[in-house]
Amino acid sequence: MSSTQATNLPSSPAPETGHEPLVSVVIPCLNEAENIERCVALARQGLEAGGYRGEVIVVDNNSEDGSADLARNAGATVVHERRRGYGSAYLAGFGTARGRYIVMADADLTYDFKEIPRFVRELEEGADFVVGDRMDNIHPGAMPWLHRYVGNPVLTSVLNLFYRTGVKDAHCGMRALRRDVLPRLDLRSTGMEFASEMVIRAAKEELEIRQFPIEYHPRAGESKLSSFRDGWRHLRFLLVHSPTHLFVIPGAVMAVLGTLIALTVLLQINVLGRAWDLHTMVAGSLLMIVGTQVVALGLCAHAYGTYFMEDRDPWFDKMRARYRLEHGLALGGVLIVAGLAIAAVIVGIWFDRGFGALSEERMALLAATLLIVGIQIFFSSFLLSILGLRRDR
Ligand SMILES: Nc1nc2c(ncn2[C@@H]2O[C@H](COP(=O)(O)OP(=O)(O)OP(=O)(O)O)[C@@H](O)[C@H]2O)c(=O)[nH]1
Ligand SMILES: [Mg+2]
Repeated sequence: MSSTQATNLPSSPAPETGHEPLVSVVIPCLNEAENIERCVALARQGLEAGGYRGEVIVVDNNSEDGSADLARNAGATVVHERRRGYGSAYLAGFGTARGRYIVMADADLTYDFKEIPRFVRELEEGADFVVGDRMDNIHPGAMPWLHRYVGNPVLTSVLNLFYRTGVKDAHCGMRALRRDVLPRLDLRSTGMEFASEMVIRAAKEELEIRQFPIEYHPRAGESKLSSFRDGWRHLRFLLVHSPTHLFVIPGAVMAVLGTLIALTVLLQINVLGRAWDLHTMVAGSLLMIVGTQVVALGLCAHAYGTYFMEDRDPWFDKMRARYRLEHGLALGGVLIVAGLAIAAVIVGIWFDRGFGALSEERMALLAATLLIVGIQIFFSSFLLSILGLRRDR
């Protein structure tokens, strides 16, 4: 079979010729000489077992152990991708694939290629995206303790908390999808976080996602996964694509907590058997100011996502339908006026005392906090409005 050169991302789908295979098996490969020939042979057997016209594409990133030649000799189409990374490899492979359906699997013999017909059947029966679920069928030695009980469950739980995908094993490397959903998925990640991106984008596009249990075998050859670096890349991806969880919720919690603390001090409410004073008020003010700032950053991040990255967020869409620039300006203005009014009262007290000693620290802190928060809201509202100036939706 042939060998092609992929140069840059993202890859556009291969043109139709009328003789397309039904199924493209795409395998990313980095120094897998120990396994790659067998993987290609097993993938071809999997295609034959299902009776599919198919192709096997191996995407190589300049492996130094001859993997590319071994794959080609075993009957695969070898794609060379310059940019390193699991995601880069898949993007290049997807750009070359011609099948109506794409099946993805690692080049390390951890997945059963004989499952190919099962994945394809789900697609033929209406699924857009199919993900294996390894978690109940992990063979001894196949997954380190840290990944089995910490990395995978924690990252999958965070992913589902933020994005509600319902996918049980979000990092499973054996998957399948219809090739025609790729433009909607608009995938861009270059590293291992590509696995999370696919699941999140599929859920956001409301694709029909199906999953079923598969076996996970011990790997032959050296793992390319770096637990902490790749775990962090997944987590970073989850955070930066959800301004609600990264900014809005933590910011709102801080602002509300700060307000409650300030009220406790100002109203001299007895908590835990004692009243709280100035130091507590400083903490309350700090949380109110920082919380407001973080919420404002979150709203700007949402606006950027919506207007410049074609992101859709139902909560943000509802907010922007309900509130306009003038609402933000009015809220900021009210807080500024309230802050100024309290400051005026303090000056009045000072005046009454003949400009003598003053001890209105709590009130002064409240006035300063209201002014800072009001000014933040006032100008952040303008920034949000600027971000939306070129909007077309
Ligand atoms: N082309 C290419 N393939 C890669 C790259 N990094 C990893 N791969 C391949 O992607 C697949 C997944 O990598 P693995 O090392 O198996 O990572 P993993 O499956 O998360 O971890 P294990 O459980 O240890 O297998 C393998 O087939 C690798 O050869 C890369 O930079 N370029
Ligand atoms: Mg693997």
